[in-house]
Amino acid sequence: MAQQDPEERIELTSETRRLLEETDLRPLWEVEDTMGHVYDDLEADIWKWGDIKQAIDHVERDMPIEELPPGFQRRVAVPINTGMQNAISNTIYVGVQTVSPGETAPSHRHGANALRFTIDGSEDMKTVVAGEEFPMENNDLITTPQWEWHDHVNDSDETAMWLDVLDLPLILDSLNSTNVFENHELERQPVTKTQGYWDSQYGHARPAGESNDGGIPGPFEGIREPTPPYRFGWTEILETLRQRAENNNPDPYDGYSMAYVNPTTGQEPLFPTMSFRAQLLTEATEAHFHNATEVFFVIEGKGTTHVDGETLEWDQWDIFVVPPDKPHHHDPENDEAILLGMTDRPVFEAFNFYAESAADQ
Ligand code: GTQ
Repeated sequence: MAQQDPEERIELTSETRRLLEETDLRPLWEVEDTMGHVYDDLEADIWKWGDIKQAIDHVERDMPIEELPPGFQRRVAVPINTGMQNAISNTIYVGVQTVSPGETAPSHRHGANALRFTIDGSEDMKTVVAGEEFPMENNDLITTPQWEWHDHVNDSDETAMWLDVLDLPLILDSLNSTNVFENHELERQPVTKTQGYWDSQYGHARPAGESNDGGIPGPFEGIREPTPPYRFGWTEILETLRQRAENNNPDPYDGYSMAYVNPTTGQEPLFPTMSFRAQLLTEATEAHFHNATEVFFVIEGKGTTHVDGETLEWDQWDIFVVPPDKPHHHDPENDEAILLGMTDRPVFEAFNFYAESAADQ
C-alpha cells in the first residue's frame, strides 16, 4: 500500500469530535501518551546518616510529640525523592522516628502495614503492638500489621530512634485508597498479653483448631495470610546470615540473602505489599534489573551501589533507593557489609507482572 502523505491524513470529522466530547469519550491514540506520568520517573538517590541525624536531633529539640498537630502524632524525618511529594518511592515509605526519654508516641491503628528497624534502642524502649510490649533492641525488626493498635513508649533514659517502613504511598497515592485510621482513646493501649505471646504462637506448635492466622482480627480481606505482630531479634538473623555464608555460595545479585518471612506461612512476603531481606555482602554482586522498586538501609559496613551509571556511596545507617528497571550492583568496601533490602516485588507478583534480567554493567 502506498505511504500516506502526512499532509493528507484522515481526521475525525467535526461531528465525531463533538459527539466524543459531549459524551466524555476520547480516542486512544490521543490519550495513550499521557499514561504513566502521574509521577516523574523515580531517581536513584541516597540520604546520608549524618544529615538525617542532624535533622532529627533538631526536630526533637524543637518539637515534643505532644505538641504535634493532629494526625499520625509521630516525630519522623521522611526522605523525599525528587519528583515525589511525600515519600522515597511511590510504593514504599521510610522515615526515621525518635522518641525522647519519658515520651510516648500515642496509640493508633491504620490500614497501612508498618515495621520498625531499631537503630538506637534498648530493652526499656517498647513498641506496644496488639496488646504486647516488644522491646526494641538494636537491629531488631518488629512488625506492626495493618489495623493493629500500636504505641511507642520510651521508659529508658536515652532517645530511641528507628527506621519506619510503611506501604503508605502505595495505598494512599498509587491505589488512591484511604488509609483508614483511628486514634486509641488512651495514650497507651492496655497491655493485655504476656511478653513473648505473639512469638510463641507461630513456631512448630500452634493453637489447635484455629485457622493458620491464629485469629488475627482486622477488617480487610485478601488472598494473603495476615502477618502477625512479630519481633525478629537481631542475634537470630545474624546467626542465619553467618551460617548461610559458611555453608553456601552467595546469590549473584543479592549476596547471602535471608528473607524475613511471614511467621504464619514460613514464606515471603512478610507483608502482602512488601518483602524484606537481610543481605550479607562479602564481594561485588553482578548487575541486574527488575521492575520492582528497592529501598536499602545500611545495617553495617560501607560500600557503593552502582545504578545505571550513577554511584551511591554508602555508610552505616544511610538510606538509598534503586528505581525500577535500572541496572544495579553492590560493591562492599571491605569484606563485609549488611543491608536491609526492602522491595514492593510482592505487589508485582500478585499481578503476574514481576520481571527481572541480568544486565551487562
Ligand atoms: O509509628 O505508627 O513513620 O503511623 C508514619 C506513620 C510512623 C507509626 C510513621 C505512622 C507511624
